[in-house]
Amino acid sequence: MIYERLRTVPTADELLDQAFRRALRPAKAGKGRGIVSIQRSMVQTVADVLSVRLLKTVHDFPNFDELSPFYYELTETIVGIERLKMSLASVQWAGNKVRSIARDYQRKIAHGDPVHVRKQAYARIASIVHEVDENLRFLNDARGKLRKLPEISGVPTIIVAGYPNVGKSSFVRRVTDAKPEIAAYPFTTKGIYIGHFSRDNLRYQVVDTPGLLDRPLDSRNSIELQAISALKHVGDLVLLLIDPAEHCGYPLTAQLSLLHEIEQTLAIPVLAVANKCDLADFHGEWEYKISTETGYGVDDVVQRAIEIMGVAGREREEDLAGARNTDMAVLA
Ligand SMILES: Nc1nc2c(ncn2[C@@H]2O[C@H](COP(=O)(O)OP(=O)(O)OP(=O)(O)O)[C@@H](O)[C@H]2O)c(=O)[nH]1
Ligand SMILES: [Mg+2]
Repeated sequence: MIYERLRTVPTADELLDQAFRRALRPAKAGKGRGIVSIQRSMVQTVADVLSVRLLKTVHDFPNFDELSPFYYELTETIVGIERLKMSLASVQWAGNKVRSIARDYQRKIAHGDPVHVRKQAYARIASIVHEVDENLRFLNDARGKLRKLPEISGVPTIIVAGYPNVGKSSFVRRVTDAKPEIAAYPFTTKGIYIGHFSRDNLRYQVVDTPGLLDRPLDSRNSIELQAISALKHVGDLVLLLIDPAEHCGYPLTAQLSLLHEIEQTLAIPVLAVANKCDLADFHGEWEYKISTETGYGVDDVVQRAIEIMGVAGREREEDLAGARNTDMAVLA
């Protein structure tokens, strides 16, 4: 995952401590050298250590404009891209500024009391680094949040939605192999569950998003809404489970209106599937009915999902080939 490699961003004081400590080495090693030369190399060492670490911090972050839409939207939601760019620009400025101060003082040291002038250089450099302390802290905080983002990419992906207790997790468990991976979402307490299965030597991904696509959207805060909207970039199909027996505790009408909302909002194909058909009070005419308990109908639904994703995938490729950037039509 793109943010996994981000290193801890040090604070201004941590950076300065490290730089000043390193500069004691030339000071100690310099016995026998002239005082001007020693003071110069102290300033140079401080500037080198600081500028390298500041600029490394900047280069650790990806170019946001090249992020996939999924990560772009989540980054925007979680930390804000404009603020990130501003902080990175400030840190870069500080890295360069420290270098140019060091350059100035190389000359000045020869024209005054070398120790005194070196201390002046230290003070100026320290004040530059302190100036960007807030940005460094912001970046470290952002790093902490971004590193937790789940890895979901690549293979065709089914997103499982539906009211609580309709059988989403049972579905994911039934169709995917082994235990699903669980990735933390920084804005929910529940995490997201990702399982895989293979058909005809192709791999597919099934994502269970407890707490995200299981209630009316108008009850959502803006962070949740943006998180939901980011899902459209990673999902090729929403499989919306309905529990017509209302065994889940939610009325069928509410479940159908969630179906409608998701069709409107995500602009990717939605496949509605009635679950728990083994129950006595299961009712209604459904194109797809299954029981994740007995396994009835599950295979047909998986097959249908794969077909829809195949069509959607081809349409998407054609879209890209035509360099059009339109949202995909709802196939429902
Ligand atoms: N009879 C019957 N019960 C089912 C079926 N599918 C799920 N259940 C039961 O419904 C309950 C909820 O199933 P889950 O898979 O946990 O539902 P969920 O949608 O993941 O629920 P949340 O994670 O809370 O949103 C469990 O008690 C399941 O055993 C089914 O096909 N038939
Ligand atoms: Mg669940």
